[in-house]
Amino acid sequence: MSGEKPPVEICKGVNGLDKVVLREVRGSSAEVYLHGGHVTSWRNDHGEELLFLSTKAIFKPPKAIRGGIPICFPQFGSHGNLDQHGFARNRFWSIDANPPPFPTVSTNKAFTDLIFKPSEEDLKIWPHSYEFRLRITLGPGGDLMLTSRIRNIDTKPFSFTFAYHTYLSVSDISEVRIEGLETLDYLDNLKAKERFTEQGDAITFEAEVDKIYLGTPTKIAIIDHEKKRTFVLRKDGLPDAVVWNPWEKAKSIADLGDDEYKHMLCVEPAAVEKAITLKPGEEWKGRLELSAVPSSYRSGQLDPQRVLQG
Ligand code: TA6
Repeated sequence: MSGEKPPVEICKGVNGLDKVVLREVRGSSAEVYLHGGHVTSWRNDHGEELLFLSTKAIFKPPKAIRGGIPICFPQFGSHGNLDQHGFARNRFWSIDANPPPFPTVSTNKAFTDLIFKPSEEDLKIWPHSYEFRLRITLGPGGDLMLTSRIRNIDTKPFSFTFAYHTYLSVSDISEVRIEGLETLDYLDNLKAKERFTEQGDAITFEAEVDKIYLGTPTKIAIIDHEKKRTFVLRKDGLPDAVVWNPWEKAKSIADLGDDEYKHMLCVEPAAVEKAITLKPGEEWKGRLELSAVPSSYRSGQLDPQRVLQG
């Protein structure tokens, strides 16, 4: 037998919690905790971590893990009566041994299918029956893909809001720029969700930011000048994009180091402004695809094909 590690391995993570490790032959990897259906790590083929995970992250269910990609469902933020960001990130998910097929057949080997179904307790706080399936895939070039499929198996329609609360790892927040959101309208969480229009050329950071950009393009670029790295984020089914950095407020977040805000940036594909409504039997699909490429990327060059070709 060769010493090569398998593309999918189920093992124990922090505090003995179950996790799935995905590996791609060229060396990239990802880790997913069943607690929260939560991606906590995504590494490129040099072993560099691309997601931010707090050094103070607490791996004790039902507490959500600080960093990685928490799933916000069935409510984003405080946009409803549930606790902040809903409860999917606080629950144990299961491996879905027999997921319904996807329309396109993929040759990727490094993927895992998870499922989350509400418990009796969950139904008391949000009385709707559904199956939430999440496929996490590591592509041959090290791209990370998350596909959520939420099916209404109830007898009545229901509505929800959603986000992939993606924490990207950045060298220094002051050296980061986002392209693709300039001139868009946003709701400012720091100003009672009031609506504004973005004025600047590109989004840069010098203080706390907590904005929900509306009607965003399917591709957004996050450029880390110091690391000379560009994250290309593609999304589908998720019209909004939340941008968050707590800055000094990090001091008041118990599971985030005081200075860690300098090394994180949340860019979160989301459906917030208009809730998704599913009739009985209907399914919604929301997809996030992340790639990290060297920054030969220049301002205005938003075509990710060109980004990928350098
Ligand atoms: O996505 C941004 C946000 O909603 C912020 O308002 C901020 O509070 C953040 O999420 C973190 O929320 P959490 O519940 O994980 O502390």
